[in-house]
Amino acid sequence: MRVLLVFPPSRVGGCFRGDPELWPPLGILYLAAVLEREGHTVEVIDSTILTESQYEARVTSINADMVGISASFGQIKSALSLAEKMKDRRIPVVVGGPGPSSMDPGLFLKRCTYVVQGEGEETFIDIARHIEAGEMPPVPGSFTYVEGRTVCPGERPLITDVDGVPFPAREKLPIARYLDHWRSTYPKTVTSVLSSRGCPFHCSFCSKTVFGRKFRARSAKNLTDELLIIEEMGFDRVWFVDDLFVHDRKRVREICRTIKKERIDLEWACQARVESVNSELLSLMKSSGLICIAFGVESGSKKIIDWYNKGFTLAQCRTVFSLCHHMNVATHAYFIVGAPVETSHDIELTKAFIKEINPTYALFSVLTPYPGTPVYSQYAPSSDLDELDDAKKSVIVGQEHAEKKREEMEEFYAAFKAGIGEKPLLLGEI
Ligand code: B12
Ligand code: SF4
Repeated sequence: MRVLLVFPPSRVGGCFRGDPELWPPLGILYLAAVLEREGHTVEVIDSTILTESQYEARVTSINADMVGISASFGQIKSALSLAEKMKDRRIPVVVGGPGPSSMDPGLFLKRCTYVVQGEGEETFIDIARHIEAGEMPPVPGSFTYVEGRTVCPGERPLITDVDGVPFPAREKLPIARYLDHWRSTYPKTVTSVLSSRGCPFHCSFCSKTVFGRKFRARSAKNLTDELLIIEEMGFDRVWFVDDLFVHDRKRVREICRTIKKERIDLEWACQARVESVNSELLSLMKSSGLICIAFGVESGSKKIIDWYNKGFTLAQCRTVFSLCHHMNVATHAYFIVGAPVETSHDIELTKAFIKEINPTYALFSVLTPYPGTPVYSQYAPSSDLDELDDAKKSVIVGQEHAEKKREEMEEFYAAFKAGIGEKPLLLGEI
């Protein structure tokens, strides 16, 4: 079958070359790889690297037996509008990704044949097999309409053998255009890689609807084989987009040793929890190419850290930032303002804490209740597409901050960022 996979435009960045940093749509590249392994012919439309008119031209001339659309939150409307066009042409449409995985499937089913929730690889090839055979039965891991009723025959179990998943089909993208963009913007070229899936922690703002809570990691050998291909493609650096790169320290040590043994000439950055690294591990990571490590600190108030269910202490944050400073590893700290119980005193504590730990880079966000997260179920069950599609609007909708109302929050956030001095991390520039 001819399968077309689309990464549609987003209203919150990551499309039409609008962002300084361009990340490949890894989700559809994984799907492309498993579909090709099954013998299908796959084409990809990636709005990240196209102009708006190029994207429109590509979707107007679609010629496929089946279309798969990927959607995160800013892409819901553009995904639905594309699905509508395909429905008019009677092409079966499957939608998946972080958006549909967290939302009511009914929002999509009027225009899509299947809505896939969670990891897409196995469910999508299952659906493709049925569509090729001219059937559209209910398939585990997805929702479909049967006689006007929404049917889901059960969840798809998480993939256990993640080494068995083929590498994302990066060759489906115009890699030279990605590299040109990075070269014309920064001294270094960077791309993203997924080395593990899942995270067992329970932070209240974080979504687990795609990869779940069970940590499943690729082996050092499998990962470094992909890194060698990326180096060959001409990239200088890699961003590991795993929820939790440093979870199994033994695996991280093996990865670092294999990178050194294979003489892989790539620098890299990753995310970790503050309590997960120690000096021995950090030293090994640095010697194998680590240039920056990101930690979700969130707040300088223990009360707020506990409200987010982070499960660490401020002392652990202090220790890890001081360790990174000593070892000359750049740090990136994420902070969130806007917890409903947060007071001016908590904000002052956060400001002082930022000064104390002195991260190299810092990113501030306003607490946003994304569907599929504990804060969403508690504070903002909304099926309003405008709210969901525009991350900035979905700040604790209709709720009051301990001292500030919703309307004051954006203003306060801007002043907070200006006062503290946001230091955005640009991975091509470190
Ligand atoms: C890199 C990244 C970005 C990049 C996007 C780059 C890109 N081209 O993808 C940038 C910085 C632009 C970004 C922005 C945002 N992001 Co982001 N991002 C990530 C991150 C760290 C990695 C994404 C990735 O490559 N994953 C690896 C691929 C393989 O996973 P995947 O895309 O989910 O694909 C799998 C399934 O979803 C499914 N699938 C995907 N597409 C399709 C299509 C079909 C047809 C099918 C059947 C299945 C399917 O199968 C895939 C393989 O199993 C994830 C965290 C994570 N670990 O995934 C957060 C994450 C996806 N982002 C998130 C959020 C909230 C956002 C923003 C809304 C933030 C904001 N306030 O602006 C925006 C939305 C942008 C948008 N596109 O609309 C959340 C989504 C929350 C949720 N409920 O699911 C995540 C999960 C982080 C989190 N844990 O909270 N993001
Ligand atoms: S914020 Fe990080 S540690 Fe917490 S649940 Fe999400 S991925 Fe896991």
